[in-house]
Amino acid sequence: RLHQGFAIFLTGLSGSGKSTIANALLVKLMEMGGRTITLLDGDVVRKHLSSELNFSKEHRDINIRRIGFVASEIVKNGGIAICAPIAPYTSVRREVRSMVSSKGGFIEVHVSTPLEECEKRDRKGLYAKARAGILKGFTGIDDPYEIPENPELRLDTSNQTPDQCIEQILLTLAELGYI
Ligand code: GGZ
Repeated sequence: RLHQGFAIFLTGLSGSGKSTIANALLVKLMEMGGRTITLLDGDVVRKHLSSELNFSKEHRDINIRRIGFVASEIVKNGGIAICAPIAPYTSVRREVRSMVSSKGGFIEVHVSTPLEECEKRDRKGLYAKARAGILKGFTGIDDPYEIPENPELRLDTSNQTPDQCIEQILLTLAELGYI
């Protein structure tokens, strides 16, 4: 049985919960069976696909285009791609949407956890470094994050669990006929 491929594109601040949601979603979709699922997490892509890139706007845009291209190839071949970069710029998010949508399904999920909460978590200590001026150009501190205007879904992990987030993603995918 052949399925239409689709991509789930999670965008949000560092520490917003993108990776947690992406990993839990991966497990859930794998349990459902029968499909090939590929996770393109921000820091993994940075390590293996974009290691020469920095965090300037130009390089972030290149990074997101690469993720978009890989996702579009996966979707073209009927697979599921879960992408979880910060992706702070609207224009390149729009490029990715059109690149992937021409091959299959696409949903943009804004992980909208407030900066205050992300900074409170500060799991990697990066916000502290950014506030201290040791880390320059950090998203949300001294670098922009353009809020998505029309995402298919907004999820704030400060007031719901990963399981609740995943339920909403699955519902959206089902409503669109992707699963
Ligand atoms: C934002 C940065 C920066 C700067 C290093 N700004 O929480 P993390 O650590 O694991 O996730 C962040 C990751 C962001 O990489 P992305 O490829 O997702 O970003 S983008 O979509 O903008 O290309 C963070 C770490 O890299 N990190 N420096 N200056 N995040």
